[in-house]
Amino acid sequence: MQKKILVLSTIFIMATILITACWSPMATAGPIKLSYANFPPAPTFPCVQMERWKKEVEKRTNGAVVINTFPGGTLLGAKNMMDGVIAGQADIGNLCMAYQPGRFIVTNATSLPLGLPNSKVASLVLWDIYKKYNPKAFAKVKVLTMFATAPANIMSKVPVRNLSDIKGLDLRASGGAAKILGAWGANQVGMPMPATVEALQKGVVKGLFTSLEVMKDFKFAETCKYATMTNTVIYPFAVVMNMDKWNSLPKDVQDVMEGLSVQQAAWTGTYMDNHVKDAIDWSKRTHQVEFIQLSEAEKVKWDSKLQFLTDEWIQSAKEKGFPAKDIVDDIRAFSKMYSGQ
Ligand code: DTR
Repeated sequence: MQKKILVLSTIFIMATILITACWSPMATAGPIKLSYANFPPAPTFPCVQMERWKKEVEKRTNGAVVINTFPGGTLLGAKNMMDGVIAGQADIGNLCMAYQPGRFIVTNATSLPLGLPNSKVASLVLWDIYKKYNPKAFAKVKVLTMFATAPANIMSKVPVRNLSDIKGLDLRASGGAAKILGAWGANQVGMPMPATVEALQKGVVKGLFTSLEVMKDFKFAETCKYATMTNTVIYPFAVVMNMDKWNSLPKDVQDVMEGLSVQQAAWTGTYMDNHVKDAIDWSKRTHQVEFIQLSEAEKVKWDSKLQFLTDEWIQSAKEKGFPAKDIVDDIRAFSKMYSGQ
């Protein structure tokens, strides 16, 4: 009898091992290899979050998935990221939605001047907006996560202390943020972040408008000795995967990636907020950058010049058939919720 039990249990164990080996995607012969394209240089925050996501996925799938990362536009650049991923030139890609304002209308609403206070809150709000409205702009890809920068400030070669200092100043921004510079009277020049390094060096622009971590990551503190604190708008990003590739992934791998979406948004936001603080300290210490605080009266003047932007966006998005007012109301409400107000 004992022998029979032993034989039966041995058969059972062997069968279990066999079934697991054949059916569990985590235990397929070789690892699943995925390429992940990114447009800015490796030390910048979009690439730091990419490396963290890669590590987490590889760890959580016990090595069943291997991600090969391509920073610095080596596989796809800033403006062809979405179409490159749709076409399968990369399996995964990270894009800054502000670089195509007319394409990502719903999610780009987060870069209206609505007072999103920091990167963590903005990233969580952005993800919720995406989930709630499920915009058609992403119908051809699987969205893995989203995140946002910290609010933008002006970095410049000349001091900007009031609205007359900014008048006619050549400053670089992208998407919705470029419109903001225009509203303040600057001569706004649009270009993606990687092109800005040369534009600043050659004097094509006198400064830029974005989140302050670039002072350190792109060494802009070497040329821009002034930063004017406006804390205005964030830039939203998305990480997308080719749909066929996504559909080809085993369910347990998909579960790992879906389980990471919100966590990755929060992780990136926290990293970004801390890194901005670090970049400010570094810029003061190493390059004696002056951080200019606008007086309260001056800030009111600056903010009041931006109010029309949200109304204008609501009008035009509504004409295109989007529930524009609801989207803006939700951004404000989610922001309050995540800010603990
Ligand atoms: N603010 C957007 C996005 C951005 C902010 N920091 C970085 C670093 C690397 C790439 C893009 C960004 C912009 O100004 O382009």
